[in-house]
Amino acid sequence: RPIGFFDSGLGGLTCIPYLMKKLPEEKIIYFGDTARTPYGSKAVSTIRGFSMQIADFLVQNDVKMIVIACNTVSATCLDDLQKKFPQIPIVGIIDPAAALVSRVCGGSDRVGIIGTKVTVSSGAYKEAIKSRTPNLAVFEKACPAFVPLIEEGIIQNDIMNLTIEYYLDDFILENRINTLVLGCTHYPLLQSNIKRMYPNLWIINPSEAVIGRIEEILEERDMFAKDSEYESTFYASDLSENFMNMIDRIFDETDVRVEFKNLDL
Ligand code: DGN
Repeated sequence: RPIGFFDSGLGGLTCIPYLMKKLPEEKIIYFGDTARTPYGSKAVSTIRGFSMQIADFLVQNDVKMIVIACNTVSATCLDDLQKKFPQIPIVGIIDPAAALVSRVCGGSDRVGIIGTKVTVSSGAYKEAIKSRTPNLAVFEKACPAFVPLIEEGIIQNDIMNLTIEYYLDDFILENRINTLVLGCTHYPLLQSNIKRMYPNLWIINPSEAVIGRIEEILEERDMFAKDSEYESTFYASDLSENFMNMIDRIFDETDVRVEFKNLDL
């Protein structure tokens, strides 16, 4: 059976190449809610309603596990989703990401977390990191304009670079940040911009940690893919040109076959 992934849009796609590399036998059903993106500044009750609908769709499609490939949903609705679908494991991003940060950062590190407004105001990252490493210096910053620009494909250009400067220059300088956690699954698409602009910054992309958590659960429950009767399928609530372009960009170096379906929820 496939693993279900979902995000408010195309950001969650950035986790998929890591999964394909580490667990190439696994099949995926991805759902990007491109018609209703971004979630990051919406009311939690709205985000919860959307997430329930999507999880329901994935369950109906026989997924063996759900990966919330969206920090905003992970920060606010993980418990609700686990309560509503107790029969399958549901993995969020924040806990494996926080475990990684606590493992690799120490004494003199000053960690900056960037994410959507909802993720940052939930305090979920800070809480998950502080519960493991209470003395680690952690700072958070919401960067709400990144996602709409990324969804529009405005990435490798001056508008995006100025936006990055606007959010990060003072944040990094004033807090003397040396480690930056990409606390939104859209942000790995900015990683090369950020690296170029702040070459001394250590950037942590939580995707690998999430895939590690998926592998542990598959192992524990003896649920690794055994047959190939399923194909990986990528659904979007609005199968826009941007979504297709992003699929091309993200899967550039893999020979994955991608099927697209427009889905009305
Ligand atoms: N990709 C989502 C996340 O990781 O929080 C955010 C997208 C959004 O809807 N703003």
